[in-house]
Amino acid sequence: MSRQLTRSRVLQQRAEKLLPGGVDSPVRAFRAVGGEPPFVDRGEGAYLWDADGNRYIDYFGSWGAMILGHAFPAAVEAVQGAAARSASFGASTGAEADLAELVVKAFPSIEKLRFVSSGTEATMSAIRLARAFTGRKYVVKFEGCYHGHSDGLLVKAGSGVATFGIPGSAGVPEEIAHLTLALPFNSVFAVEAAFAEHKGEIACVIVEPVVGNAGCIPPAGGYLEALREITAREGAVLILDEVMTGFRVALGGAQELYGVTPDMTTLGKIIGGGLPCAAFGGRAEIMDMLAPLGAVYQAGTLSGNPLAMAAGIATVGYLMEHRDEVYPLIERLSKAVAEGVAAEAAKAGVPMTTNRVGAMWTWFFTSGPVTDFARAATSDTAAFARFHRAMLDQGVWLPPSQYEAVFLGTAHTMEDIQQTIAAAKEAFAAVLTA
Ligand code: KE4
Repeated sequence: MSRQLTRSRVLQQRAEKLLPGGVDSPVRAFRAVGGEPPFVDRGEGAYLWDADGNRYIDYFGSWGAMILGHAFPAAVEAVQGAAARSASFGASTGAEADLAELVVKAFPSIEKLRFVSSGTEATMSAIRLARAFTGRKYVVKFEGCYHGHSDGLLVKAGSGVATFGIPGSAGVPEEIAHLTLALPFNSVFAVEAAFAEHKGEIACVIVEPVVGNAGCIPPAGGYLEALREITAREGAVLILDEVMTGFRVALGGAQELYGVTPDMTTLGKIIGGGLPCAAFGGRAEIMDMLAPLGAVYQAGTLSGNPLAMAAGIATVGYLMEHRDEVYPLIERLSKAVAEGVAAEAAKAGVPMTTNRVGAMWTWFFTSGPVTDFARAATSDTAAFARFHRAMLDQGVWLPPSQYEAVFLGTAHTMEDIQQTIAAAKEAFAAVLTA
């Protein structure tokens, strides 16, 4: 049953005249899954309503940010209150330290941090600091990991870059890409080889501790510990990019879950409760190299924005206060839906591998295991596209790419899970009749 999408089409046609592809971020264009994206009118709890009044169970949640569901009352109230006192000052406010205190409580490895407006800014700034701190130039990242769109990090990146099957991005000079070493995830050997080849030249290793941007790929046992041991031995900075995993896989992110202490951490998404907010932080001796204290320049007009701070304090504060209920709840819900859909795939004879860590997972349309991007890339993306469309037509909105993680939050219910599994049963029939 195709849902009525006339208003969304009118909105898209208008948007396409002014915004390239009609979007402000490529993955929203549905190019990887085909069909036309619904335009959202509003969200509440676990649900989105499009411009034509169709309701969807939301399984991307602003790409992970909306862990408490849409229009979480305490966050709405906090933002409304802050807005009434003006949206931005470009001067310091007490709210910045209020949120910072919550962050360092959840992430003991972070001695000092700075707020920025996007994950891209956070990772770009963390790398600049690592290069200044070590006096070295090379950066190690991993194939399929996405750390935002700064030039040096668009090398074999995940998320939209992987979705569109582009090696990187036009406009990134070879001289810059050359300084980024992209290695296969979950291979300790590859990391050892890179450090042997570039002895004393590698400033940092940046990694999604649980990859979300190639689809969800958990670290192999001992892998993160090996990255920690190698970077410590070689004098390189270990940056855990927890923009997606922070406050999601545990209150203290993957570093809490796996017990690995990085030199620096980047955060985003949940930290701002859906408003433009991200942060980078870590050892004080590194962070104190930032202007105005040190020689590393980094700045931002809207950094620490009062509305974003208000939403972040409400969100992170709630997660902290209710952590004993929140994380078991989203674990239970995620396990039920991830395994329920996988069971329907098995019954339908559709090859599928499910990778999950807490409330982030991916149904890969390929036989497993999926332990790195090369294995993820064996997925039948055409089958995924048919699955995505069939689920959307039944009111279940999954991330529009095989190379993205699925998310849920505290507003989802077991009833939503049952509806999702029932929709999947129908969708697999569509997948098979290609
Ligand atoms: P932003 O600049 O998009 O706020 O954050 C970049 C970023 C950094 N690190 C990680 C681990 C991330 O997942 C992201 C952004 N995630 C994608 C979704 N996979 C953003 C969605 C989009 O590009 O529209």
